[in-house]
Amino acid sequence: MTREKSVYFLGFDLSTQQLKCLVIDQYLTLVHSETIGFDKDLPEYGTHKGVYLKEEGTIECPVAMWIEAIDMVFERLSKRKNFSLKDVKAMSGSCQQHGSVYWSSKAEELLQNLDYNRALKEQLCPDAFSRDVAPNWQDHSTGAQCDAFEESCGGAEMLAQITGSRAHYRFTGPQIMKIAENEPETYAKTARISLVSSFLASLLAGDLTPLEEADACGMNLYSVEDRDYVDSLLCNIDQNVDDVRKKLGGQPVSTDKPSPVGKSSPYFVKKYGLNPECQIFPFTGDNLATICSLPLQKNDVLVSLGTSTTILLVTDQYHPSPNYHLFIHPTIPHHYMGMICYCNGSLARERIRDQLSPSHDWRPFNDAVLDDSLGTDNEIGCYFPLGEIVPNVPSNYRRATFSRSSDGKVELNMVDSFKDVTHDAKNIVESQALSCRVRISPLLSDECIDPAAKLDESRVHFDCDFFPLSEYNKRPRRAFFVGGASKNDAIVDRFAQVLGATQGNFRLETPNSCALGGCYKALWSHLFHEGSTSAPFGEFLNEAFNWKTDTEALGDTTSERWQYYNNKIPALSALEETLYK
Ligand code: ADP
Ligand code: XUL
Repeated sequence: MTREKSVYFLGFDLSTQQLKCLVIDQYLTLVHSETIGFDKDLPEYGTHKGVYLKEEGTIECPVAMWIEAIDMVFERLSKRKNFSLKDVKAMSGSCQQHGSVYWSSKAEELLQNLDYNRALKEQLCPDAFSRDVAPNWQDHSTGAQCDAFEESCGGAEMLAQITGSRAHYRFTGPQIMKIAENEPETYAKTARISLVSSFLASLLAGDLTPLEEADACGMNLYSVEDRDYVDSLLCNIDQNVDDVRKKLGGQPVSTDKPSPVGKSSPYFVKKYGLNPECQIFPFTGDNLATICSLPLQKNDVLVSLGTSTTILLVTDQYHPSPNYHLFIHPTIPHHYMGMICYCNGSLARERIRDQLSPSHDWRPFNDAVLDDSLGTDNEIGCYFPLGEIVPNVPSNYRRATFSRSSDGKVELNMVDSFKDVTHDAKNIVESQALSCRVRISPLLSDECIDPAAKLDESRVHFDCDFFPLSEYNKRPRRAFFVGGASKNDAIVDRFAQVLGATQGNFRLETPNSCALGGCYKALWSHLFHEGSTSAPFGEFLNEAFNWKTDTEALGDTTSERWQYYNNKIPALSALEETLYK
């Protein structure tokens, strides 16, 4: 097969601690990766892990540092011999979510008239900005503003219903409200507010670009169903809602169809040799870019077993909850990305591992997890050494044995401990996975209902849901496992059995997922925009993805194994109830 001349696509990732840029070719082959570590490469800013920790929970990042990092990354990219920036067709990327950058009224003119003989920072800082720091997603200084947001629309559940999330400290709406309240002069001098994603796209385009719609869902300001800002929420920032809309740059750019927000700024063309026709497609948030790094389609689930457990899934069901997040999908029209974050993941498992093996060996833990002869069928446990988000309860441990009567009622018998710690090993993994299953189910389409499952109309309560047990008879299509604990066969095996994916379980390494998602978004958007593909993003990536080299297929679940866990769902519901008391 003769290969066409290589062309390239850049994917950026502006995260908390670094700016990364990946280069791929049209075959999705990784050609180069460049990283600027903020603390290491730009020590003069004095950041600690990329941020400034200030009083009362305020956490911010210096915008000038990000700007210098952009020049640095292009300086390095322009020196590479294995590809030329002239052959880059398009770029996109991913940025830390929720952060906001405050531009002055001079920004537009300064961005449009950059002199390539001078550094970006020298020309933009401080004049292009009304504020030299951007709030970081780890900031937790906006408690009062979060209360105001929830009160302004009738509570947490209502805010989640409208915007896809309840109020969170880090979300941009409460952050802007805090700045409008505490720094009224700064707010008044602000002509435009970007998310970190639209800030980076603006630098590269040499113009102020609009916000991207999927990332805009991380603000507590945007209605996911109406696809517009909500005036009653904007009012929390300023009564003059037209001015707030103007500051936000008007309507965010729609995710329905890929269209460029600009071409590479003459600054980067003249200084580093970027192609003047290189298109810039909207940048998005890092979690949203992560789902673009994998061929995830409707009803597929990504299970990240890191320090904490995070579930990302693709759905067409808008079923919001105050305990998780729904965002508009960045590349698949009429779909959403669900994001469920648990605090108690690996660390809670490690505590039990260490009771079984003081030398921190996972083997005794794993043997217990896989031992179906232990006799744990009527046991259920919740293991929350840290306060938990889902369910939203303080730190606690609860263990119980249970029985279920013929009318579906669960009888719990609380116990202080099980027969021995091997039971805890098995029960913690099962109940963590089961918790994921019951939160995922309402987000799956009806086509996921297992035809062999029993119809059981007895009702169970989880978070704000009070569904018949049959609601939990849905099985995801495919499950992808990533993160530190995904290396553990026993843990992954049990998660796979409990979740019950019908079309395969896969393990992957994802060291560059956010930047890679940016590369794939740039590649597909370019081809789609040029008319070279009409395939929707999910199908395109499914086809182009290097399945053999990039994934490891894991064993499938049987319907019997999956159904075995149905019996434990009402018991988990009853046990969680006890945590609220
Ligand atoms: P982070 O979430 O901080 O990015 P990782 O994805 O690397 O980190 O996950 C770290 C966690 O992975 C650790 O807390 C550790 O308990 C867990 N982990 C690593 N290897 C194993 C293993 N073989 N079995 C179970 N857990 C593991
Ligand atoms: C998501 C969130 C973090 C940041 C990390 O809501 O706050 O994952 O996006 O960069």
